[in-house]
Amino acid sequence: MLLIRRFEEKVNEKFLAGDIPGFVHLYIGEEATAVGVCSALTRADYITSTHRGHGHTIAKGADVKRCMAELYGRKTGYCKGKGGSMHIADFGVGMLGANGVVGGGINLAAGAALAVQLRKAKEVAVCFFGDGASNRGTFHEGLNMAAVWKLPVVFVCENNQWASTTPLHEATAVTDISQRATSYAIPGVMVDGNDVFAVYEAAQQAVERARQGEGPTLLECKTYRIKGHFVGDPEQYRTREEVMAQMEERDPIKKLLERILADELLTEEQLREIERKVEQDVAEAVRFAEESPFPDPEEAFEDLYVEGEADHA
Ligand SMILES: Cc1ncc(C[n+]2csc(CCOP(=O)(O)OP(=O)(O)O)c2C)c(N)n1
Repeated sequence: MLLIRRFEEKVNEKFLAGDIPGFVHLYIGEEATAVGVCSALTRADYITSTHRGHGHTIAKGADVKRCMAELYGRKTGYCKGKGGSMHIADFGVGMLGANGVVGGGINLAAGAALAVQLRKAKEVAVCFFGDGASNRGTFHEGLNMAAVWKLPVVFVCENNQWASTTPLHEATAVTDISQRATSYAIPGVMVDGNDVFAVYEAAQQAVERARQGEGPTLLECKTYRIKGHFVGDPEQYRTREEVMAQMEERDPIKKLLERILADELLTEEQLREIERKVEQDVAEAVRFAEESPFPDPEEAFEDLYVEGEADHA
């Protein structure tokens, strides 16, 4: 969680300094959801992500150096610098891609789960998406089909209360997205998305259900987006007080630290060591990205098609 937080704080700084091109959406404040869910997965399981995808990618085990290089548009990045923040992917750890199309990952995850089912394999696919995405047709089509076919997929709605500038209540008929599971006869589970332990436990149950062939679950994680919708967002749609209150009362990292110290899970020295290691990893990632070359312009035409014979059997 701390690695995601520090990685993104650095990305914020470097984007504002003009070092990172494109468009960046930060995940700060929502780290417990990605980490809780991905901790319940194996490396071979699949995830699909959103336009706010750095946290999911890092939580699934991707290398922060290659993540940073991708954001910087460098050749050493996961997509050879051609994807950037909203298209980062690492097939090596089952991360099938961030997605600039809101709700676009829902059916990609259902597709990955269908492939698993056809191969009679045991992997599970997890789709992360926002409360705004749950109002798109893809959500309803994807959940219905996954439920009918009992696909091994977990739909994780990160309800951060805002869809760009629109508050949940203005565009969504229900307050709890998990209620929508009833329409597809699948379990709908709601957890505090800022409590990494609660997310992990709920995710583990949903993943196990999917792995046993019992079909999908809709897991709603209630959380909050601390930063603007994108870096540079003037945030005229909400007050500073609202954000500060959330940070003070519900910051997932603060909550985790309190629990660690209260239950004596780690010592203060061990925590300081983690902080040092994280700072070092992020600094190395920036150095790696800044020292990496940009792709040549001709490379824009590479990797557009899958090479090889089509199998029509
Ligand atoms: C199909 C589609 N419609 C609209 C947009 C523009 N858009 C980008 S992010 C966003 C809001 C998404 O809200 P939510 O799904 O709750 O995710 P969050 O940003 O809160 O993480 C919108 C409408 C888009 N990228 N894709």
